[in-house]
Amino acid sequence: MKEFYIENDGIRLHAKLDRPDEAKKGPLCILIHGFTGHMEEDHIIAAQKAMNEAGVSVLRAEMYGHGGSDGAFKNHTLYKWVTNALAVVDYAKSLDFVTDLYLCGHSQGGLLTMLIGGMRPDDLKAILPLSPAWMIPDGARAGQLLGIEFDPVHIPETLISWDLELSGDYVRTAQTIHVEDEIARYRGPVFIVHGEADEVVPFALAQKALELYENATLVPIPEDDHCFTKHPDQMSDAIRGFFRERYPA
Ligand code: FER
Repeated sequence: MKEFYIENDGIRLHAKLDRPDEAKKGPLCILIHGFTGHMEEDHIIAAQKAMNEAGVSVLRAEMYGHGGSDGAFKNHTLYKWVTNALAVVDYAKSLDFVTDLYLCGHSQGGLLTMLIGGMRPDDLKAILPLSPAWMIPDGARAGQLLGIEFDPVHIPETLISWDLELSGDYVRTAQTIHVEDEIARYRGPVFIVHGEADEVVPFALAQKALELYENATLVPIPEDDHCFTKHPDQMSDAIRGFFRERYPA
């Protein structure tokens, strides 16, 4: 494992690279956590290990205001995360051992994965949104986020919920994002994994994404929650299987 920072316009993004075989060229998957998350969460590590076991290198990166990266949580926005993720894609593309590039993210990182898929379709062999929270922009427009309600036309300076403080700019920028446009722009394979009993992002959203994407697969995890705490093995089996099929040993 190599630990370092990826520079993005003066912001340092904390990253870790795990390679199954340092001597060989091969595929790499970027892996991104969710809202309030970080790269050492159980479900992120489980996904990383599954990818490594399938012979895929994994670049875990933490976005603005999260984990060991620069920026305050309060000031993070989806725009900042998009800019960060594009810089991580550029970094990954510059690595000379990388053959094929993939992007995987959980929840808000899954939404990010869907957005970057639409922006970088030529660079990503497939995208893997895990429990993607792609209702956030609609929620921002409707005045419903984090389980609280606010006036979507006169956005408060800060939102306070889940013991967290979040700038109104999070909402202002989220309101301008239209995920369906980016769904339409990505025609490559999309591998969605989602718990059927997700209490944070309804499972129905994964079914809707499955219908909208031209080339998507959905692996439902029965009874499982947002972070796959009931059946982490089923989530990681799905991911390992996806990559083993593409890169038979
Ligand atoms: C919300 C629901 C879910 C929200 C964010 C999330 C900002 C993200 C969850 C995650 O990334 O795990 O209303 O508002």
